[in-house]
Amino acid sequence: MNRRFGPTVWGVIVVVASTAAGCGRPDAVAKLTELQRLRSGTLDVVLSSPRDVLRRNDTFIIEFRSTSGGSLIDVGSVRGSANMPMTGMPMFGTIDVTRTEVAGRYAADARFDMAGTWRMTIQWQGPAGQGSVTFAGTVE
Ligand SMILES: [Cu+2]
Repeated sequence: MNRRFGPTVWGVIVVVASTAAGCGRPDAVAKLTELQRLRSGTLDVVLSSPRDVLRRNDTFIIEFRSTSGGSLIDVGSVRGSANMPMTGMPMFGTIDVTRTEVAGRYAADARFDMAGTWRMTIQWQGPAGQGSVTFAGTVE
């Protein structure tokens, strides 16, 4: 009996472990690659990821840093949007941005329905003012 149920138990443990890894907090990832850096006034908006390129379903980090010194700046609430201009009808992606426990560092959950170049916009609004950056991001 034990032998028969053994593999099932191990299967459950492996699933739980891989789920936990998949949901790992992006701000806890040790090594990040900077994919974009955009300047807006006295802010640098830095997009980084544990991978070298954005994927169609991806989680990445958006940081707001002072252009003088590089310290993280809390910009308040942040929203993201993405679209791909196409003949006929544009496609829309989603970039859901949430705060992390580190002020000035945000986690983005993105979904793009196809690979290619997406026009992405990050907007912020808070006590220190509002702004936005738009850039072309490659999605594989
Ligand atoms: Cu498209």
